[in-house]
Amino acid sequence: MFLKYLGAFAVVLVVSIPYLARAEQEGAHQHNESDLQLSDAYIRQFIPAAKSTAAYFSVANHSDKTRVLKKATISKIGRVEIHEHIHTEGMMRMQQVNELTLFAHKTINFQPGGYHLMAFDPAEHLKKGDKLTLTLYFANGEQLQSPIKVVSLRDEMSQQGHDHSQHKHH
Ligand SMILES: [Cu+2]
Repeated sequence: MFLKYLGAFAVVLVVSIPYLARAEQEGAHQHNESDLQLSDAYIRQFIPAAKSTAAYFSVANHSDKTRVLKKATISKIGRVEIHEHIHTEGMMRMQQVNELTLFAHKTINFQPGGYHLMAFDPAEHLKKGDKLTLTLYFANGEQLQSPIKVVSLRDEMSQQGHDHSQHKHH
């Protein structure tokens, strides 16, 4: 009876060794807790009389943990919302997103036609070339900051290689 018990124990040990070895390997390949990267942030100048404008950036999660983006703020901007574009009944419209999941080793690009920040209530007139500060807030309390550049629509078009800015209509 005792021997039978011992035998079972030995089997369990042998089976678990490969798992232990694997866990150790993964442990050696650990990333920094704050392995998030925020890049390419820009905000469009407000068009005269417009109540809002859009801002874009990329955020990469190089860590092994999922992050949840809860909120974004931009200095000198009264209110910022996270938006997405959705297609419903052949129409494209946008709606606010309360939280956005950023999976491990994934990048989310905020770009025209997709996710974007909607900026409302600027504290002052934003001039082309101004640098503001973008802050992202995550569910685990982490924050990410980056300068965010004010661009004109014309700059943005030329960056994307569709520069029609020389067309003048008189
Ligand atoms: Cu929007």
